[in-house]
Amino acid sequence: MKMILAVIQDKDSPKLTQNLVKAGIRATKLASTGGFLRAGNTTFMIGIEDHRVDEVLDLIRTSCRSREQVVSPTTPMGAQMESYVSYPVTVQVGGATVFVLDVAQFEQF
Ligand code: 2BA
Repeated sequence: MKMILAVIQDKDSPKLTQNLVKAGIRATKLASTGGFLRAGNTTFMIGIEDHRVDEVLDLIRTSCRSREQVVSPTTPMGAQMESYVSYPVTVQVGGATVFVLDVAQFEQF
């Protein structure tokens, strides 16, 4: 068995949820926050049999798309910490960041 952890954008979460349910695949959704943008995203925990891993990856691939996001980080300028300037930066936020982990044991009571 594998555990798939998929960090996706909130906007794609309803579509992925719907597609997983349609395929009879169980999942848990966690509200998460990206370390860089400090914006909300969604992390799916999906426990799945080894032979269905590719099926899940395909569902994630087709349910999530990448988007550009403009961020305005506040950068300290000079020695005086009070003077700040914003440089808007465009980042490509991925369709999904996916980790596939081996599950040592799985129990349901
Ligand atoms: P964030 O950390 O908020 O990152 C959002 C996007 O900002 C990233 O998209 C990437 O394009 C950019 N970015 C992140 N760190 C950067 C840096 N140090 N310098 C320049 N640009 C940077 P994605 O790579 O598609 O990541 C989307 C979200 O997936 C991330 O949100 C984070 O929540 C998660 N993620 C990505 N890589 C991860 C990893 N290795 N471990 C855990 N979570 C990860």
